[in-house]
Amino acid sequence: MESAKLYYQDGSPFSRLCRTLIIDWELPVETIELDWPLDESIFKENPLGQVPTLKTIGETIFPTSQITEQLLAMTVEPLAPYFDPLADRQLLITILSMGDAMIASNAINRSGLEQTEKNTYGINILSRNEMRINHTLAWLDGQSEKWLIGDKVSVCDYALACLLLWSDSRSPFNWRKYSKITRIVEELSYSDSFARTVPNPWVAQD
Ligand SMILES: N[C@@H](CCC(=O)N[C@@H](CS)C(=O)NCC(=O)O)C(=O)O
Repeated sequence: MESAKLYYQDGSPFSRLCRTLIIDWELPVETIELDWPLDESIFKENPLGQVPTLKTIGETIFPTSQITEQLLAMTVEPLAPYFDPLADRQLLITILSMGDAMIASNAINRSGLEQTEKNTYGINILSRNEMRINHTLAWLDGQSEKWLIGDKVSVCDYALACLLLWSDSRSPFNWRKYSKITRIVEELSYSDSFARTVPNPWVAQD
């Protein structure tokens, strides 16, 4: 039978989350790397034109939160990282939404965009994203125990680690001022699935 396929891009933290889950949940999913920038043909698979995108028999699944639930449905026994979509969905989607803000700010900065008109929007989007990121991290740090959810490592810990490690390689900021989060992310960074999915250094595009 044809296996499910995950389309991913090397630097993408959302893709890395799915790739680490595929490794640690021992799933029969083929991972297919796409070059950066993504070719327009990705829009045929995913109308948002983004990775990760998961193709299973008869279904194409995105965005990342939905893919994590599909991957969980493919597991045959509970394995770390643990995931209870009903209980954990708000936390996971909040972390992934923080990731959207991180990616958006990085894209604005790397695109060399600068303000050329008077700002009539009422907020500075880069500083608002920075606030979003810092408030989310402080909120997560404040409620975490051994892991973000009690004493069991969860998909939420993996998502957070993928995003913060991505920031080190693409758009550094001082997340290590949050001590509980730092302990969680550093512990995960030494694990086998994280070691096998380390992104290559960023290559500037002309
Ligand atoms: N909210 C999306 C975010 C996915 C995303 O931002 N993917 C980036 C790579 S990290 C991408 O495909 N960018 C290509 C583009 O936007 O053209 C999700 O949860 O899957």
